[in-house]
Amino acid sequence: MRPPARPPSTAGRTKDIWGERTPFAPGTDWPERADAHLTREPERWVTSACVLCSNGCGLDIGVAEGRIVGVRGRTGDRVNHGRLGPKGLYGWQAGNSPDRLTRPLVRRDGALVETGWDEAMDLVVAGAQRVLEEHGPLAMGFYTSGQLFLEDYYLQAVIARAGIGTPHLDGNTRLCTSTAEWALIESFGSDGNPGSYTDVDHADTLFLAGHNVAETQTVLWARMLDRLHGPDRPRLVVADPRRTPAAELADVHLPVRPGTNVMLLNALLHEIIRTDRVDRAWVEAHTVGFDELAAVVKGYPPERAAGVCGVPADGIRAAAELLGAAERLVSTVLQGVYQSHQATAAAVQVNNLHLLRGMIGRPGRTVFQMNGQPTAQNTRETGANGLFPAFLNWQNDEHVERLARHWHVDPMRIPHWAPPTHAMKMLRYIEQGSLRWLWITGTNPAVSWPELGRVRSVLEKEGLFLVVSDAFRTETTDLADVVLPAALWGEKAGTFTNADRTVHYSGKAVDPPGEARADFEALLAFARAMGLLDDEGEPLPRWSTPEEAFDDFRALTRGALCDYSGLSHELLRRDGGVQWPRPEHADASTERLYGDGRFRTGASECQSYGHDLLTGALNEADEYAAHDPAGRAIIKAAEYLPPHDVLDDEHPLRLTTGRTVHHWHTRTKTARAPELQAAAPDMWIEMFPDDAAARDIADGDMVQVVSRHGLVQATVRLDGTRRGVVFAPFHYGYFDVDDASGEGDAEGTRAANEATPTDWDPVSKQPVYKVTAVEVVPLGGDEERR
Ligand SMILES: Nc1nc2c(c(=O)[nH]1)N[C@H]1C(S)=C(S)[C@@H](COP(=O)(O)OP(=O)(O)OC[C@H]3O[C@@H](n4cnc5c(=O)[nH]c(N)nc54)[C@H](O)[C@@H]3O)O[C@H]1N2
Ligand SMILES: Nc1nc2c(c(=O)[nH]1)N[C@H]1C(S)=C(S)[C@@H](COP(=O)(O)OP(=O)(O)OC[C@H]3O[C@@H](n4cnc5c(=O)[nH]c(N)nc54)[C@H](O)[C@@H]3O)O[C@H]1N2
Ligand code: SF4
Ligand SMILES: [Mo]
Repeated sequence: MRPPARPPSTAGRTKDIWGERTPFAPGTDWPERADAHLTREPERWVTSACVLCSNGCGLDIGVAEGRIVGVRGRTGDRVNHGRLGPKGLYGWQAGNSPDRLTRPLVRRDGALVETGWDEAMDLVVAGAQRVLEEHGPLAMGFYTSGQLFLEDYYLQAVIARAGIGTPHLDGNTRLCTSTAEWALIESFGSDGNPGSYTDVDHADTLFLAGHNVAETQTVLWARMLDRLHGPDRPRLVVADPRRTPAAELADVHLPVRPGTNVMLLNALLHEIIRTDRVDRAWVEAHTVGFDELAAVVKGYPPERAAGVCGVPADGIRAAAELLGAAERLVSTVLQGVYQSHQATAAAVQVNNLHLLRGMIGRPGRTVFQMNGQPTAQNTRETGANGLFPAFLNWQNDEHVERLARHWHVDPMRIPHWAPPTHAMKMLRYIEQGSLRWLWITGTNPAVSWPELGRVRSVLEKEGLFLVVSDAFRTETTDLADVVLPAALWGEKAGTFTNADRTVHYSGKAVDPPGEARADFEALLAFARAMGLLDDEGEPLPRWSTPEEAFDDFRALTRGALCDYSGLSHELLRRDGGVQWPRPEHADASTERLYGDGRFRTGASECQSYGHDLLTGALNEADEYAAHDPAGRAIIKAAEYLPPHDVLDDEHPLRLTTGRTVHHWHTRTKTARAPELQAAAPDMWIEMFPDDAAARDIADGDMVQVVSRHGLVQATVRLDGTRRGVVFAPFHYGYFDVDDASGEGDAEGTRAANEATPTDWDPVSKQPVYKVTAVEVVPLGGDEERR
């Protein structure tokens, strides 16, 4: 790896988001480009990767005088070839912020006051023991993140599933990529993306379904953009209601109405079949379910879809022509599908597109059911996102037994009589009073969960003992009984895996501030203080360092699809990003899954028996075995259903929520990075000019967005979105409300989730954040300002 002689100037990268173009031809290597941002010359460098999205760009952390002073992209890393985007370049500064939590907080007489770890942990443990004694393990829950490390999640899975014996363990990955997980399972039998980012280098056609990649995975878009600027440019098809940067460059942009993805995708499949683009031999040899799909999509001609989706039938035909003619097709799917209506049903139709065309597992031919958070893949793999570790099937007794043996406990100690509890259901159990002790790590649900009025009232509830681990005071820590100060990325060691299965080691560069501690240490201290034991009387877990946790996990994955057995902290420190599967003693990883057309769908090996896509009804073992796909991919069809939150005269517009390039989620990090905060200092909404004019609203006016569930106030931008659709970023909460806008008392009306409903996909249980029925009304007083 060649470090840059002198760090290139990066001051302007909040505007020059993707940096300089380095065009390249299909099948050639993506040129390297060394991006860096340093506030001074480092004394030493520590190997890591960026944790500000699922792209997983390899980087080195620069350290001087015990502080992080900058980052540089690793040119030798397979993911980014040296590049970093704006969040990667500037976001690390949050760790140096003077307002980090440095001591635990406990609630006394209603207020949070500082204390030491001993008292704080004693309270957490005493609370847990009391709840366990009085109400049993089902009164305890854990809600974790997609932003910690693999080792942290695996530890939580051991504690919750084997130690406490509660099914109430889920991650914020439920809000993020549980649809990715389920779309992969429903079609291919197992989680795990088939493709590799190098597929972008080979593609002749790119299809982005509800994925604003240019803003949310800027370095992946830089790779696509370099292809688009290079010889033999790939064709680009974008399905997104908004005019995203990718939509601007698309050959076909389908500005689909939010919530109508299944209709659109069925119409595309209709055309693919009608124009006979199906690879019949491959479909015959490697799939089941083609006939049902053909029968269903017969009812979806482009003319029908055009009316429902609000796009021209000719546009649908043009898109289908490009997708059908492609010889090397790469599709990506993200929140425009996962958080929209019929999430899993729609995501699966993109898999079907690839299955019909036999385009999977070979260079330039793949679907990416994308991830969002940097470590979401690990939340899923380790069993902290509602499924079991190592892609084991909780409905399969042999799998449960294997897990129990590995953990040295009786299978009956591991709850598996019903599906593990999903996040929104945990909220309901708290509301009902059956869940009474909850530990939240690395997530801020008081801003990121839907219907915030309800979320606040439930988390504040008398009778809930709430523990929150975070590095900052947040809207959620403000509701806690105990707040534990967490070490951030760069202050602790661990591993994580991106959306193309690349695993990175992230080293400890500096000490955490004050008494802040790594989540792993806090969780382990809890396990020990609770006296958790396995059935042989040994401490549960038996290990006590992140490296030992990794070794235990990789032993469990031996032979699984996500085979980590050939990886180690040492190898990852040495080699940088390395993909799984990497079986023990293998010299190299398997770059693409399913190249042989064999999928993990056999009844004895599949991760789940799957669901009915419309109702979410779970299949039983014997029904699945009776039609065992036995290694063939499963083509699952779905009829279109209209969104639940219906439009009417009082709520005639669709609110869709999402991201902007400069901020990360609830902004605890990016609001503390001056360049990023300056680039997007306050909340806004986007409207279509005609919709605004009809309501006497002008650009810059203050408006109120009213749904059936709550309301949001913001200034209007007449830009970016389609007719009938309002967009709001969900980044803005309340922690900086006074200094952010000067609007003063925005408490309760600034966060987009004030307006979103409690609703979820029947299969993945992912909340529906992108199809809320709303009206927008001008706020009084603005008339004069105009
Ligand atoms: N800058 C930045 N980058 C991030 C993040 C961040 O907070 N900030 N977060 C990371 C995380 S955790 C995630 S999950 C990803 C999310 O990354 P994306 O999914 O790319 O981001 P979103 O803005 O949530 O939604 C993507 C697009 O979906 C479109 N959309 C809305 N409704 C529909 C619909 O019904 N159909 C279709 N086809 N499209 C629709 C929206 O217009 C939007 O452009 O980003 C990751 N990267
Ligand atoms: N309306 C709407 N709502 C959404 C979405 C949307 O598109 N629209 N997107 C959803 C999606 S995809 C996601 S991923 C979620 C994200 O929602 P959240 O997870 O709630 O958002 P973050 O701001 O990333 O919260 C992470 C928290 O963890 C803290 N943290 C960071 N690192 C560490 C660590 O190492 N240890 C500990 N203990 N804490 C740490 C941060 O300070 C921060 O408070 O939001 C969801 N909510
Ligand atoms: S693309 Fe994602 S992982 Fe890469 S630098 Fe940007 S935020 Fe970090
Ligand atoms: Mo996410």
